[in-house]
Amino acid sequence: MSVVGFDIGNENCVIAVAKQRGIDVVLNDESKRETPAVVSFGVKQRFMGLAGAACATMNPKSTISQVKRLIGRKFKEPDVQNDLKLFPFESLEGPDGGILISLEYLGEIQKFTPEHILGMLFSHLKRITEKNLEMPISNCVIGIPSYFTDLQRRAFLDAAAIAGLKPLRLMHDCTATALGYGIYKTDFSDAGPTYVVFVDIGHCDTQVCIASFESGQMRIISHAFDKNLGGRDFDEVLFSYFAAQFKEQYDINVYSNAKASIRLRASCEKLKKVLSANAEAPLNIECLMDEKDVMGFIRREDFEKLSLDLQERISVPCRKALADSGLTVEKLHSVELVGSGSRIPAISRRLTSLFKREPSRTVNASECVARGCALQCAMLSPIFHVREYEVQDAFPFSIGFSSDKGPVCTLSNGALLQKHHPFPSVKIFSLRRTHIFHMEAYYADLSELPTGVSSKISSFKVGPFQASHMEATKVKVRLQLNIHGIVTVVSASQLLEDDIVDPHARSDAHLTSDKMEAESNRGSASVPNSAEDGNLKHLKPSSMSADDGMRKSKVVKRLDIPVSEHVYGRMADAELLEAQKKELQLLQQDLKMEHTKDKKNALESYVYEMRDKILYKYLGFYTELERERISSNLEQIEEWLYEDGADESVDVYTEKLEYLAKLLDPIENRYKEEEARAQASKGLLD
Ligand code: ATP
Ligand code: K
Ligand code: MG
Repeated sequence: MSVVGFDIGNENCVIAVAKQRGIDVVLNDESKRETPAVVSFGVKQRFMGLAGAACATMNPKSTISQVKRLIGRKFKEPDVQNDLKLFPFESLEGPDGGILISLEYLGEIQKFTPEHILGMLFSHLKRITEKNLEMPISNCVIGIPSYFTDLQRRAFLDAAAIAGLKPLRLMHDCTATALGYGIYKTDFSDAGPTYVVFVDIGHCDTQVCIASFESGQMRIISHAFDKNLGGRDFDEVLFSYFAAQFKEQYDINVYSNAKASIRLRASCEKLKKVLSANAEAPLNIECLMDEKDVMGFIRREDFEKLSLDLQERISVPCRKALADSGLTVEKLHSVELVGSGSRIPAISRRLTSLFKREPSRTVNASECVARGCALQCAMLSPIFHVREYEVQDAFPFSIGFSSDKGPVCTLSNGALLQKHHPFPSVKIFSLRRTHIFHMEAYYADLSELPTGVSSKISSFKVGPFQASHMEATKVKVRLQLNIHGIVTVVSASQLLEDDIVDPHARSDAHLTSDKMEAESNRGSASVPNSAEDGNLKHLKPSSMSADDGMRKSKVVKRLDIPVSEHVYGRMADAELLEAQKKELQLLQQDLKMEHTKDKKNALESYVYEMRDKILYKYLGFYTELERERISSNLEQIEEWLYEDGADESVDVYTEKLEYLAKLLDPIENRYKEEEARAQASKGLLD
């Protein structure tokens, strides 16, 4: 049983695990707390994390970053097209309108879905965690942006499944942060709820939420976001500034050169960080392009002027979240600023004037999402005892639901679930039908979504069920906004009464009215399903037939009706299996290459070690002939390792190592015998 939280950022991933004494952040192979969200395809193996990021300039066409931007999206969406223009790797439209990333690997052109690439990243993070915990892991909670569509959420689950992970919950980034902030906090006032704003500025996006804390529970009362505003946009401001300057000064056009663009962009990002702590900063890049070294310089003041628009844009989601919450700034307890993109001083100042108070940095800006997720995972896991704490989130979109007879709705805008509807939650309604029927879930307000997203979410087939040929059956449908924020029909059922014939059959007028029965069971995070689920339950066995005045008891049974679901644009089960299989192959290849590298390193160290031992330790234990033979072999192999033998198979390295060992064994043995003899005589003397 693992209790793990993952923050998959566009730039950095963070892994947190729950231990008995608290939440720990897992260090990666380079002993870092953050792992770059990069997957790179080398000649014979993949490199991920920091090793992947190191390949970005050398191997731009095969290095994929910011893949979270592409998950569960369509190639033709304008936002996607904008992102793809920035990325150096090749992409194309998939057969289902999705995105395919095309690159050369192991001598052939290979195409991967963004879900598969994210799966690779998950698999990498999973291995880091397993190494750290020294046990296999699968259960986890994963942070996602609150603006993720149904399809993006499902795509995240698929990516996790490719890596063999089992998410117990996908959790909105800000909700995870708020949970970590609130659960152990005791200094909230007793006079009503405490309201806190969380502002998370990441690499590509900005998310804002307002949470209300009361004893034993936390509710997200509003959230807003700018999907396209983050640290990377500030980098871009610097990039354009220097690109223009270098055009004039050095007559080079970095836009025309992919590698130069990548290098300048990376330098601008570093420069931006320097400007967070310094009033001015230089930018020097050797041999940027056309063999020209470039030198630049900028003052923080000028950077702030150049990025004025971006700063203003950060206020927009903040104002929106506040307006949607119905609160005034005076009602807020504090403003918590997180996400490393928020380290730009001008952003803090802007938020100070907006919220009329300085933002606090109570929580760890780069680790809070992963920590909150690990905490939620502990709450969902039976192996930890976490205090009872209810987490209620708010859904980002208005959802409509229709059956073959039109929309099932109660709200004025035609939606069944209004934006900001609490979740996890269940909605129950009944329909009267004579045969199998279909229902559709859709976005009721497309203005809440990016341009190009289809309104269709999923369709459900309900049936078959028992029905008499004349009378429609009342079918009870349980619709769930589940713990991941995914819309689904969890079950449908009919009530079967005993053979008693009711003389007052319902009038036909009722037959077509799709009536909403009740909303029930908001459900806390730890109880996604109510106990009502199940087959053929006996409900209260009591009723009276008023007609004949005779008391007859009758039994009412609940009978489950099969429901099948189709999600528009989601990868099919067969595709998922295929991706899982492919991932195992790719992993085998990586492991094989790692193993080869280990063997090669072992041979190399053996060569150095033996040269050393021949010189000192074993001096006097070999003949001149032996020495010559060994020395020339060591020399030969060393040279070979740098040239023809630089890229050989495991077997070849093993063979060479064994060959060398055979030459050295007799000498080593003589030395050991002598040692033993010396020990023995020493023992006699003692
Ligand atoms: P996202 O939330 O968009 O998926 P992420 O979680 O990976 O991305 P973070 O790690 O929170 O993003 O933030 C990364 C951004 O923060 C990058 O743009 C990076 O350049 C920026 N950043 C990091 N340190 C600083 C700093 N000292 N000053 C300014 N910006 C910084
Ligand atoms: K992050
Ligand atoms: Mg983030």
